Amino acid sequence: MSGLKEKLYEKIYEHRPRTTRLVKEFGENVVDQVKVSQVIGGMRGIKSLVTDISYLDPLEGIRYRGFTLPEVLNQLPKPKGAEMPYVEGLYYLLLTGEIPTHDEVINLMIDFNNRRIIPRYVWDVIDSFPSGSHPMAILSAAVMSLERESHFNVLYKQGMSKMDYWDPTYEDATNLIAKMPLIGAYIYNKLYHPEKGHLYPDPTLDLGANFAYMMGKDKPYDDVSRMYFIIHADHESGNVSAHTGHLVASSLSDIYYATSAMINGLAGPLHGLANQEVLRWLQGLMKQMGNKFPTKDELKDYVWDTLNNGQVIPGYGHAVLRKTDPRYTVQREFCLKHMPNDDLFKYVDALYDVVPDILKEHGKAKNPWPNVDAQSGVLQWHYGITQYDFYTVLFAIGRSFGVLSNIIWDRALGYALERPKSITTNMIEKMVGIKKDLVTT
Ligand code: HAX
Repeated sequence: MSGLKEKLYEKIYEHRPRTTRLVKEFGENVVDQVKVSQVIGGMRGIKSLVTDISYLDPLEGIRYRGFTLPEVLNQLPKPKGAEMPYVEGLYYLLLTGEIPTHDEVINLMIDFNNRRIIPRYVWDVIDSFPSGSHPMAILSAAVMSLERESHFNVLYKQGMSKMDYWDPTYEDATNLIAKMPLIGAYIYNKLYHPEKGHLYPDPTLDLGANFAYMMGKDKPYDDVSRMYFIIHADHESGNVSAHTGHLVASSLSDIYYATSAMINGLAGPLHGLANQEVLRWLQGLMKQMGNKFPTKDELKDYVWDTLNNGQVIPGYGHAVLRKTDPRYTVQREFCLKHMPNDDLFKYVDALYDVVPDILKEHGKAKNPWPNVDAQSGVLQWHYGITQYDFYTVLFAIGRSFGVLSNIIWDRALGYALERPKSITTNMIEKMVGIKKDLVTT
């Protein structure tokens, strides 16, 4: 058993009695009440999911296992000379709640590198996509094609005990996470740089550095990759991608089905695709301005024009957060250090000065502050990834760390098949007193 798996095993056996006790002794205690506005409004704020992997405070932002993002970035071990930590170390933290030692991360890196071998048919699936396909659709299909590799399915058919579900889920999850960056880089090169042909990973490199290598990018893109994957990894369980992964896995579908579904949920413009929308929107602004940097009034006009057209300002607002997203701030600090004079970065910064006040005046968005997506595309653009359709693939690679860690723990703690109850509009009207007659449908 690998060091991480052994540690995880201990943690699972420590944790299980807590969950069992809560259900047995306190199962009838009330956690939350549900309002009509929440039932109709996308279940906002209803406390109905459990995860110990991350928690999103509306005013503070995300914590992974109790650590803020700056703490995660400072405390996880780093490759020699790197500014950002090993992504492999984040997986250890998410799964166990502990910051790994340098040796523990190196062992995990070796384990990941041994799991990188990708069957030929995956490349064939990717190659068979017609030009013009969205990279997220290709990624989803490539992950789906790997489903035949699932250890969970084989053992399930043999009659595995429920107590052991987490074990092959861990194996499947770690296998997939190790492969995802290679699949992502292959999709990028196939779509945008077919002249490069098929690149092979460098076995001496950690996940972030190898991704940079396969994307054909020099330093500090290795650090950009590490930072990007780490800050996108998890945002508690209710967001569309995390929730979709959890929901699909709750029927005991294996992690390939669950991850492909997670990717599909992430591909919506209100969620992960917002990072490409930001770039598209910024490019529109730059085109309108020609070679001239906009004045504050011109920026305001552009923002108002977008709103008056009935569109949202991409990269602003959030379903839970009520302040500037710390994931935005982490990336902004990186930009300030490495690319303070980048044109797009200047636009993003200038917009930060005008958008929140406009959204407040507009009066709809509950959170007028920027989210992660306002900043992330700009970084990629600066380092030459100008094909913004690709940005959500990077988000998906990062998000798989959190979603899959959650699914492993879901299985370890025996979380139930998800099955909330739905009601009809008539029933709600009866409940609130609009309709008096007996309503059954
Ligand atoms: N621009 C304009 N209007 C906005 C807005 C924005 N950035 N954010 C919210 N609103 C509007 C909503 O569309 C909604 O309008 P209606 O009442 O007409 O439907 C109203 O304000 C209330 O919305 P809310 O309660 O503040 O926000 P929601 O929880 O409904 O939605 C969203 C959260 C992130 C989807 C929303 O803020 C949005 O559309 N933002 C722009 C897209 C974006 O940046 N998405 C990425 C979010 C981060 C993420 O998940 N990344 O993956």
